[in-house]
This record gives sequence, C-alpha cells and structure tokens, in this order.
Amino acid sequence: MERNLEELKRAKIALREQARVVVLTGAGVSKESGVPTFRGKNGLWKEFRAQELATPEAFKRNPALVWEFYEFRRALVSRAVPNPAHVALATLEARVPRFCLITQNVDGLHARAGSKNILELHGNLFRTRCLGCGVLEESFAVPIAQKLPPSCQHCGGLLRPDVVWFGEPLPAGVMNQASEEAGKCEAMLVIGTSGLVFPAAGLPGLAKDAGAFLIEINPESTPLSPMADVCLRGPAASVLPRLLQEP
Ligand code: BV8
Ligand code: ZN
Repeated sequence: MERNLEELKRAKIALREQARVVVLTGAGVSKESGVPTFRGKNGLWKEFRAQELATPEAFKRNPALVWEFYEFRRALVSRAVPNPAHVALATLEARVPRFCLITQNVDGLHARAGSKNILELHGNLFRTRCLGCGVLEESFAVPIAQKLPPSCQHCGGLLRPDVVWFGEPLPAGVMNQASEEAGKCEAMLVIGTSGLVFPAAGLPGLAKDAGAFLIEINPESTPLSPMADVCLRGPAASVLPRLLQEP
C-alpha cells in the first residue's frame, strides 16, 4: 500500500505543477457506472464478437443485427450515471489552465459529468448519421425506432450509429487535434484503457516524446505501463478523487 501512496504523492505533485494537462480515457472509466468494458471478464466483446458487429462490413451484411447491439448499449447507457471518476475529471478541468479530455468512449458520460473540452475519438452512441443524405442527428430515444434498422426522417435513407468502426478512419479533425494536444501537454493521465486500439493508443507515446509526465490509472498493467512515470493501480472511481484531494 505504501508504494501506491508514494506513487499517489508523486502524481499529485506533478499534476499541481503542470499548466497543460491532457487526459485519455477508455472503457474502464465508465466501468463503475455499470457500463461493461470491451475486453474485461464480462466484457462486451465476449458476448458479441467485434468483427461481427463493429465493422462497416457487418453493418452492410446485417444492419438490423448491428443496430440491436447498439440499441442494447444505448438502453444500458441511458440508465447509467456518471461515476466519481467522471466527476473528478470535470473538477480537474476547472482547476487546470489548459485542459483537454480525449476519450475513446462513445457513452457521453464525460459531458454528462460536466466536462467541457472533450474530444470524442470514436463518436457517440446517441448520434446517428444517414447513409442517404449524410445528416447527423442527436437521438436519445430508446428504442430509436419500432423497426430496426431506423430510417432517416428527411430522405428515408438508412441510419447508422455515428461511431467509428474497426477499419474506419477516425474523424480527421478530431484525431489531428488530439495529436496536437498530446504533443504539447506537460502531463497526461491515461485512465481505463487497455492501450490496444490504434490510433488512440499512440497518443500517450506522443505525449511522452514531448516530455510529458505520464500517469496511468488502471487496476491492471497494460502495454502503455512501461512508459508511465507513475502507475496508480486501482479503480478510477476511487483513485481519481484521492488524486485530486488537497493537500
Ligand atoms: C483505423 C467505437 C485505419 C465503436 C471502437 C494491428 C495493429 C495496430 C492497429 C490495428 C491492427 N489491426 C487492426 C488495426 C486497426 C484497429 C485496431 O487498433 N485494432 C486493434 C484491436 C488491434 N483500429 C481501427 O480499426 C481504427 N481505425 O485504424 O482506421 C484507416 C485509416 C484510413 C482509412 C481507412 C482506415 C478504428 C478503431 C476504433 C474502433 N471503434 N469503438 C463502439 O464502441 O461500438 S474501439 C473500442 O475499443 C471502444 O471505443 C473502446 O474504447 C476501445 C478501446 O478499448 P478500451 O477503451 O481500452 O477498453 P478495454 O475494455 O479494451 O480496456 C478497459 C481497460 O480498463 C482495461 O485495461 C481494464 O484493466 C481497465 N479497467 C477496468 N476497470 C477499471 C479499469 N480502469 C479504471 N477503473 C476501473 N474501474
Ligand atoms: Zn437522410
């Protein structure tokens, strides 16, 4: 336990001293909100196989099945509430002169917790994109429609979730901005990500190369752990509030 206290102290000092802080979050930060992670024990991909569901080919082959997967998650997330980890990150943002929250998550919980400067690398569960006319629309209705797949109310075209599937490029503007923020920050918190999905997983390396102090918060070690200056081994919902506690 002492080692973790030591590490916590080092992380606190680093955070207090830095003016430009960037945070990268993954599914682990929403775990304590009851949103399953992707690769954990009862991870999402266990029941559903990624290549069957989160790819453009799968959607082309069977849009209704892919929509069932997203409807399941939209229903689950709409019942979820931000947990102390999400709230702590909104508090941190208010304290730091330059702050950017980069998330791989599509659950929208950071915004609901009050975070402002958010980059959603992989899109959002509650936005649809029409394959016919391209219109992007926010939609919180659960179910989204009586019949899946839903169709566009403007042109009757096929709607898809506005998320980034495997094999699809990330929105260029968002990824460029995230790379720029990572390359300029003085400290980066990497929270609740297995560091397996690229190009998101390349961002901590950019920060490290730019001399940033890297703090990983994760109960387990990941391929990113070796480059971290401090690894805080524990659940984000308990580690983050302690990290922000004064003094
Ligand atoms: C692209 C949206 C190119 C949809 C998602 C080989 C090498 C390198 C790359 C590749 C490769 N083969 C293929 C690729 C590319 C691929 C990729 O990286 N694959 C991986 C699997 C190898 N990447 C892509 O396809 C990307 N696109 O490369 O395009 C391109 C360019 C130009 C033109 C055309 C194409 C697109 C990737 C985005 C995919 N979409 N999500 C949806 O959500 O439905 S990814 C999905 O995984 C989620 O977004 C999720 O966030 C993300 C990453 O997972 P994590 O967030 O890290 O979650 P995970 O469950 O894995 O880990 C949870 C962690 O939390 C664990 O470490 C656990 O210990 C920890 N934890 C648990 N409890 C807690 C906790 N931490 C803190 N507190 C707790 N309580
Ligand atoms: Zn349309």
